[in-house]
Amino acid sequence: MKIFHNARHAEHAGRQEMFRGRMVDCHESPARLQHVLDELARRPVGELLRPPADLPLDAALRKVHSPEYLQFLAGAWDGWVAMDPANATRDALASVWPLAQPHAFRTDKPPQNFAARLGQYAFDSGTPLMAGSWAAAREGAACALAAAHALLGGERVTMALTRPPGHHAGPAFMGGYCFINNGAVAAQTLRDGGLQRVAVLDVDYHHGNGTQTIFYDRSDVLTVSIHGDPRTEYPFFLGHADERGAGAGEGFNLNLPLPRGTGFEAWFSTLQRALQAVSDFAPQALVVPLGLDTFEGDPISGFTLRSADYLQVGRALASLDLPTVITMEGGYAVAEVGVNAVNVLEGLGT
Ligand code: SP5
Ligand code: ZN
Repeated sequence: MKIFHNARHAEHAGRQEMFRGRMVDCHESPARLQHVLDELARRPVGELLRPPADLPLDAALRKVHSPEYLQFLAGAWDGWVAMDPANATRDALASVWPLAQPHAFRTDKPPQNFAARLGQYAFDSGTPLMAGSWAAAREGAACALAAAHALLGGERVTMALTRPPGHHAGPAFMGGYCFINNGAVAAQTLRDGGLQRVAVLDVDYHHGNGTQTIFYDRSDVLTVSIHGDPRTEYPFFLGHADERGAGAGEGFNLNLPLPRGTGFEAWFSTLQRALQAVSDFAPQALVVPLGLDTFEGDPISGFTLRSADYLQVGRALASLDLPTVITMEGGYAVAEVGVNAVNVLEGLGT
């Protein structure tokens, strides 16, 4: 198994996120990835690689994100500091948004104020952006691109071991700790490499809203997500079972929301449903945005999977017998995230 890891991930290290009116320590930390690397040193289930520097990364990014959004991300830190030099000591967080209600706010007059511009692209105030965020996110996308290329080259299982995560990032939006949608970059790269049908099976605790939005009107990429019911769980405003795709994409999005408190047995039988849907689609490859925040000890989530369960998750994914790209998403029980992630990889085999 080729594991492309992001050697620049620690350049993104958000300090605090807004939560219910106060600032709390950011859950999405560099230590998360270090724990996975440490566990891989103990159990070397794959070969750790850096993504090649000569991959056509900008072209791949433009296939899933708008040019305006990418330009915004590339200049965001400079825009933040230009507002006020004192901002250099603080992370940028969105604080104002053009809420979509009748006769309320206009989106056809782009603001110049940076805080307002951030509100055009960020859907929450929990995604800190700092000086190194863009470099870290870009290198993570390079890992996803490399993982997809390796699959096209004949590998059976590859991984983009990276942070910040990606599955909440949409065509022109960031949020949920995500900037660039690494799973979407991988899926699109597989399509552009000649595969006719690609399935994305998102097993993070949170709905993969960004990935759903990116592929919502397409029939060539099936998106499936198992997640906490958005009526009570983040990201709240998407992820319901009646979202089935639009236009040509109708029938090619499947949401499987489960109540907070769901344990492994019910979660695993839902995984079987998801696997059946993937298999019915007859894809040539699979992308799995892998969140370990379904773990019982996760501080911000509500399912109760145990460490040993992740071996079974890996085996179940392997049963599809498809070339598979894994992307690293959430998982905030920091001390256990390494064991849980590597358990999935061990279950997957090869
Ligand atoms: C990739 C991913 O898993 N993103 C999840 C983003 C969730 N953001 C909202 C989390 C708010 C939880 N804050 C809990 C504070 C408890 N003290
Ligand atoms: Zn998550």
